[in-house]
Parts: sequence; structure tokens; C-alpha cells
Amino acid sequence: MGRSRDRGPRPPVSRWSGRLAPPRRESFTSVLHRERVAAVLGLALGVCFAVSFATGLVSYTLQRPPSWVTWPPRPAGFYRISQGLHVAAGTAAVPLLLAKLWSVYPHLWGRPVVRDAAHLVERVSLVPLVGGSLFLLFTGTINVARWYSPMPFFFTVAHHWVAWITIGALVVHIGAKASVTRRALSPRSPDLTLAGEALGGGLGRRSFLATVFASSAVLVATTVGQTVRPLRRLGLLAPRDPDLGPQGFPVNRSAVEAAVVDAARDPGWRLVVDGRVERPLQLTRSELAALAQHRATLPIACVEGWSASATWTGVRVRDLLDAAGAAPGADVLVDSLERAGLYRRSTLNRLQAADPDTLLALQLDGEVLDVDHGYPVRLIAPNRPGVLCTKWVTHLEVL
Ligand SMILES: Nc1nc2c(c(=O)[nH]1)N[C@H]1C(S)=C(S)[C@@H](COP(=O)(O)O)O[C@H]1N2
Ligand SMILES: [Mo]
Repeated sequence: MGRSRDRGPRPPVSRWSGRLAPPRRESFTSVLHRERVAAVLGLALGVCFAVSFATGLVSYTLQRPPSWVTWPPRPAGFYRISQGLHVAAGTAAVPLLLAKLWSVYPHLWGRPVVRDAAHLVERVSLVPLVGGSLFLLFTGTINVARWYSPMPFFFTVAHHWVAWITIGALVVHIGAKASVTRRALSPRSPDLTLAGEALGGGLGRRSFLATVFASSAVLVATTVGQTVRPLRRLGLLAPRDPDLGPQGFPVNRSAVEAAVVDAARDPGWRLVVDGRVERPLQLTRSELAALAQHRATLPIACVEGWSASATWTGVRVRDLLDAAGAAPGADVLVDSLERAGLYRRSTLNRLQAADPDTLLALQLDGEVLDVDHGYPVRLIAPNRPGVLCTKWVTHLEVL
């Protein structure tokens, strides 16, 4: 016994007390559980969440505009970029969040559990912060992967409101952690002078952070292929190849799924323009094709993260409104042959309805539209989410 004491300091002997004791905050000695790692990851997550939140609000208000918002149709490609960023930032956040939770979980054993009122607020806000973040990243990811069954709620609305709660909790968290973060990120942070080995060996701080950031980068690179064409070949994890689908163009909901195949091919199909107009119209497809045709190159940017651009040819909505004698400045309800389904109709606000590139398209890249792309005619318009580019249109109602 005497000899072993001479070998230098020994680790403290934990005395078996007869019951299982929880670990203590101090038992986690790895440099990865220190504040600098948490601060770097927190900062990166803050950026991802800010981008996701701002772009998420864009997408939500475009789809469900409050009465005081009239979304402009320009710049035409804005929604495509905004939604691409939304999905990319959310994807990048997945490894960052997992790493951050792993880095900070020893705090669960910090004592005392509550120091004062401010500490209590900070601790309680972790429940919506962690729960909300996991919910947002999980539901967003499975939505992109088109795996809807674990969501017994309406994704868009739930994702939106949980985002508000999470961002509220994040603001509290940033307020509570601002000074710790500033200290941890400063060049004089005490963590910088500690080598990994000094704290029990294992992975060092830099290698750990590099691994986490690289995982984010790889995940983003393998999913943005569905939006950024030059990266398509990397799109291993992207559920949609932008080239898949009839006419080299992806499809979210096919004509069979929407149960419109017969109605779409029926020669009795007519486009009806009515509502607040002087002269209601009823047009066959050949009558539409005989009207002035206009060409526009516009993307379909699906909320689920894929987008693809095409050249569309068809009739300007505003020409049809003029022909029917609609009062200028009216909103228009665009209705399809679909009887059920969330996206069977959409509304054009007065700016969108008047835009010269807002078309009822008859052709895609110079060919008659495939029935999966909305034959006989579909709506296509600048700066408009894919879900609002209604296919199999049969009715324009001037509101
Ligand atoms: N009537 C109708 N139109 C619709 C949909 C739908 O379900 N029903 N889906 C929308 C969605 S979510 C997208 S992304 C685009 C996709 O168009 P595409 O299938 O031609 O690529 O169509 C939109 N138009
Ligand atoms: Mo979509």
C-alpha cells in the first residue's frame, strides 16, 4: 500500500455509499464539455436558426398572407432562394444541435438546481428551446423526405407556431448566455490554453468542431442538389432529382393521386372566368391556345426544398381578366379540377394577377403540358411557392 502512494497523485477514490449517486457536473472533464465548444456551436446554431426563421416567415406569409400583406411578384426568383436557404440552414443545424446538446448535457447535473430567479427562467426556457428545436428539425427533415405519417397534425401550421415558441426561448437563452459566450469566444478564453489531453485525453476541441462542421457541410451538399443544379450529382440524400418526372421535371402530386386524370383529359373541359366581371368567359383549350401566347422562364420552388426552372408558354392571366372585363386591382381565386386536397386552389393577389409573367401555362419547355404537370392548363407565376402554382386549373373567379 505504501508503495503505490509513492507513484504520484491518484484519482480520488469514490466511496461506495450504498446507493446509486448521480454524476456531478465536475465529473465531466473533457474539454468538449467546456464553454468554448458550446459557445462556438451556439453561435453557428444561432445563425442557422435566424436564417431559418426569417425565410420560414417568408414562406408562411406567402402561403397564408395576413390581410395587411400584399406580396409582390418581384424579384421573380426570390422565393426559390429564400426557401432553398430555409432548407439548407435547417439541414446544417441538425449535426450542430446534436453536438451542442452532447456538449452541454453535463449541466443537467449542475448544483444547485436553481440559483436565483434569473437562473430559474433560463433553466425553464430550455424546455421549449430544446424541445422546439428538435421538433422543428425533425418535422422539417421528414417533410423534405416526404415521410408524413409521424405527423398527425398539419405540418405547416405546427412548424410555424413551434418556430415562434422556439425563437422566443432562444432570445431568453441568448440573453442569459451572452456574457458567458462572449468570454468563451474571446481570444483570452481559459479554454484555449487547455489541451485535450490535459483534461483526460480524447478528442480535442478543434477536431471535434471540425468534424461537426464537416458533417453539416456534407449534409447540406448532399441535399441542395435538388435545388442547385450543378450539385445535382451530389444529391445522394435529396429525395427528388430535379430531372425526374415527366418532361424532365419533378412532380409532387400526380394526376392519379389527385384523381383528376379523366376530368383533365375530358374534351368537355372548359376554363371559366367569372365572379366580379362584366362578361363571364368559357373557353376550350383550343380557344385558349388561339389567344396571344406569352413565354416566361420561371422556377417551381416547392416548400419541401426542391426547385427547378422551366420555360412556360401560355395565356396571361391579366389578358383573360381584361377580356372578361374585370375591374383592375382585383384578387383572383384559381380553382382546379381536384375535388379534395389542400392545394386544389390558390389565390392571386392584385399585384400577382396583374404581372405580365403570371400565366395559365399550356406548354412546358415547348411541349404540351403532361397531365402530371397540370394539363389542360396550370398556373405559373413569379415569386410564388410551388404549392400555389395550381395544376389542372378550370376556374378563375374574380374576387
Ligand atoms: N391542383 C393542385 N395543384 C398543385 C398541387 C396539388 O396538390 N394540387 N401541388 C402543388 C405543389 S406542392 C407543387 S411543388 C407544384 C409542383 O408542380 P409539378 O408537379 O408540375 O412539378 O404543384 C402544385 N400544384
Ligand atoms: Mo410543393
